Amino acid sequence: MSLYAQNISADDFLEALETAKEENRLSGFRTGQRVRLPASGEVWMTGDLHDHRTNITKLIKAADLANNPHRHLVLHEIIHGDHYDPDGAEDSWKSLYLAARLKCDFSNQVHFLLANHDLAQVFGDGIMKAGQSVCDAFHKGLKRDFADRYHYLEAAVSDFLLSSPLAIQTENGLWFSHSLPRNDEIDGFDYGVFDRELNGEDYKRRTGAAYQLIWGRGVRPDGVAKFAEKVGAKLIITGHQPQEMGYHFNGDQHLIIASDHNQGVYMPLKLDADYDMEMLQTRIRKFVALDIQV
Ligand SMILES: [Mn+2]
Repeated sequence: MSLYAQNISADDFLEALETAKEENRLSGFRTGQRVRLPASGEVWMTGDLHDHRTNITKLIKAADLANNPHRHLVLHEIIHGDHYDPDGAEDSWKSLYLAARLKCDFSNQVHFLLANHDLAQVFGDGIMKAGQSVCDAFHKGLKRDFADRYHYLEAAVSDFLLSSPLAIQTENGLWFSHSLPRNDEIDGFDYGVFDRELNGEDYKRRTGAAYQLIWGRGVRPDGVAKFAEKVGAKLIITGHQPQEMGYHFNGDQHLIIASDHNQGVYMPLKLDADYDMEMLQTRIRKFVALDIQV
């Protein structure tokens, strides 16, 4: 059965977004912008999802959170995919709804990470794809599907996206965030951002700490080492930089993964294992290898 429900009403969507937002904010694992996972159980890390409905469906079915109460699932960069209509409207809000519902049902097990596409959508910052603004396309999709209620949904989507933490950290030395600051921003980065509420300055282009973290590209292994030391992490997994083969080792402390295409991957990890990069490599799983009906 498809996880993508038909005929989702504006009220259903609003309620899912509001509840998921509250769960994000009130999470017992969260302090400031950081979620600290418990020292036992599992966490499944993913890369950018971008409304890839086959992979999202496989992930949710394989994770089977209901029957695995000590399993955590990390989701990020869910919106802005390839489901366009001829008028240029795209409806990745459907994956966002599914993710929000999952958070409502498994609030202690589902964790989001703020991503740059989220910020772009919230602040109307144009990200262009094939000459079209993906933010306008998302907006058009809401307008097409929710007519006169779309304003409310747009506001609720923004509130929900902004309620996501910046980072997830584990007792066994893992750090997950959407991306990392650029190499030349690592030294001046405001590491205090993880321990407080965000303000308008944090989202500012180039200078904001949240902006630098989730928009940053091209950090080098020496920058990764500095960042890891500052935040008390051993190994870092992020998405954000597209990976044709699904993953890339950026030195011996940073793994970049992608979940938004046929070669995309996810990583089932133990919260009590002492990982090094070589061991992490053995935890990479391809979605194509998952024999699950979607
Ligand atoms: Mn990104």
